[in-house]
Amino acid sequence: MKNILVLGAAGQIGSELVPYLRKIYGANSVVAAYRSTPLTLEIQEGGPCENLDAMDSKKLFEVVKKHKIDSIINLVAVLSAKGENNPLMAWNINMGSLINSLEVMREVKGAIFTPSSIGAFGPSTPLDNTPQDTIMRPTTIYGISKVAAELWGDYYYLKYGVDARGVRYPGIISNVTLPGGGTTDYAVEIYYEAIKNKRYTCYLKPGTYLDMMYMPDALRACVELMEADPNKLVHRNSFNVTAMSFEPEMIAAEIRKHIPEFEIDYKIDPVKQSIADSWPNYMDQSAAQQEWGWKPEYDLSTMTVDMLNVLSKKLK
Ligand code: AKB
Repeated sequence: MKNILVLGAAGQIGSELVPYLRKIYGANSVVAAYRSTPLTLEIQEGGPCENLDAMDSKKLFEVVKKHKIDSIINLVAVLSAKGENNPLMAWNINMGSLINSLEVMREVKGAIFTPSSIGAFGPSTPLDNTPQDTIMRPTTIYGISKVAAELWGDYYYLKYGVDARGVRYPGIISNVTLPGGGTTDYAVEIYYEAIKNKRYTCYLKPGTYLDMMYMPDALRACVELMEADPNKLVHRNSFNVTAMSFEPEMIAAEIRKHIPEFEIDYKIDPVKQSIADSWPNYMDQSAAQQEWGWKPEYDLSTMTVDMLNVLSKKLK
């Protein structure tokens, strides 16, 4: 990647990916595109920014030409829980931004990273040690759009040579921008509430195992995959990647090591619970390990230390 356009730069991943990419590729080589949510000050002041609706293909083409973009990171997405409130809107946004990005990269013969998700799996997928290649019949509109996006990525690669790559991210835990509308968001909220109120009411029930990853690993996975030797890639869209798998009691116990009075209780959200129940307990990520050397650095314990440390300063 040389000149990169990040779509959805104000979101949970974008707000940290843009500064990370600017450190690696140079401040002027990474354009942050946002629609309505404002960018962080760090991003605004750190390099080029464009107010751009990814659904507007004409403007997207103009921005790509203006900045001589060769790679798009398309982070625009309506997440799993929110998508269920308005499935058609979620489908149109998730697919519209993708197709526009693929089309413009076809034109300039560029590359595109589109995150897929554990949400691409469904209740008939093996939940334990979920294979890279397996049954994918998700029951959310988010999941359906992610499976479709994986297939579109492969299609544009095979038909037009667009260098489309992606990973299936698990729940991502971070401390700069809150996620919004996801099923795994509890694993972020719990740290904020632990610092603020020393208690958290969880919307998923005890025993709900899900794959998770700390943001620094998620950022590294994106860059390492995009820089991987294409000759070694058997899969492209998309690789299972994970760093840890836990259920709510386990994250609470880990927080209690640092905040002994921390308490968790439960008020189950039936929609989010049924989504979580349809997703893997833990994925097999051997394809990512073998094809591009993927290896996570953070586990539940090291992530918890860092999250509590950062948030106790931020929320002071
Ligand atoms: C969600 O919960 O919808 C997302 C995801 C796992 O893709 N965080």
